Amino acid sequence: MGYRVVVAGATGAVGREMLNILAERQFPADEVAALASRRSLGTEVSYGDKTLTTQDLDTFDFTGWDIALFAAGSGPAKEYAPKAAKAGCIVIDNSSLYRYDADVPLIVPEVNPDAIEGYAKKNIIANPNCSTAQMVVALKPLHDRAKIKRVVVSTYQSVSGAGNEGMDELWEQTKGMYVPGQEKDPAKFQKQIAFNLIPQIDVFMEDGSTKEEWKMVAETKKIVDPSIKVTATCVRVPVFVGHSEAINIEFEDFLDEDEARDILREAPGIMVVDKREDGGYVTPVECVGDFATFISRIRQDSTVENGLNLWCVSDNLRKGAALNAVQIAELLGRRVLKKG
Ligand code: A2P
Ligand code: 11C
Repeated sequence: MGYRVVVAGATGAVGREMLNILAERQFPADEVAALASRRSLGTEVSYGDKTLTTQDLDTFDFTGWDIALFAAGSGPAKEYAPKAAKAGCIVIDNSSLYRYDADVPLIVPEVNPDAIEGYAKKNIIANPNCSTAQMVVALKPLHDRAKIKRVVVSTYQSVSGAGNEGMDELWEQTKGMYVPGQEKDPAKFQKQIAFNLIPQIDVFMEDGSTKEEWKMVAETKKIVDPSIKVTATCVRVPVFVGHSEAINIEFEDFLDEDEARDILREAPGIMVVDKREDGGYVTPVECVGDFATFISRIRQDSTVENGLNLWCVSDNLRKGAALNAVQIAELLGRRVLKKG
């Protein structure tokens, strides 16, 4: 007997990927329910070679369902995740709402799988922010070898991080540049995104950082090690899918670039593509649809005592969201529910 699985936010950018990945990885589901808002009632979404008709999250009865993958944002997560959890359905939530709650584990299965044991306090597990997820997959094996003291990261984040509306805005605004009368003003983003970039993701915090930057700091500490100092600058770029990050790491101990490359080659979830020649690295369009976090440009930073630079690219809708959520569901299956 397999699982009864719910995907809430099934018409969204991440929800659709969750359905794709459940099917691709042959998650042992006997039944899958696709939920969205009442606006989308009856909309059809793909699940492998099947078509599911979306139901209304607001009236859905979670009784008897094992796992709910939520990708509907913080508002619906606040209202419906506790309702599902109370009905005995374990929620894996992709929003930021529960991530910093001490009673909710925040999990990247390659990094802190043992945290799954804490799920029962609220029956809710949090999925990290996309820019954090791909970074910690790379940091963890290096931290285990040479202990990371400080990370300086600059991100180049695709518009799909802002969901369907973000992708539509880049598409429409780009078209509008060429068709008189079809110009599109910024709506989802704060400034023009077509042929531009924007050094703001999410709202501003009191100290001048943005919430996206704050999330990378707080989540890295919760997932990997609270002693790691992180400073981030997060930038939205006119790329549809795939977040990129330039990561500078300062270690306690010396770590040679060749050894770092070997460690990353062996690390779970990572693919190293690092040739010191034209094009010998991965760009966002090449990572779309892939499960891996790609690491390129591994090199010593000789301006600090034990420094290393690297380039990290991943499909933000996959490792940054839907894939990580499905991996948590797999972990939950192996360690806790043990069905199938
Ligand atoms: P809907 O398509 O019916 O609005 P994205 O992040 O790509 O914008 O997708 C958000 C997802 O979350 C969509 O599936 C959207 O459904 C769903 N969603 C947003 N608000 C609600 C809500 N209040 N109740 C249920 N689903 C919601
Ligand atoms: C972005 N990282 O690229 C954001 C999207 O906290 O889950 C995910 C926000 C979050 O816009």
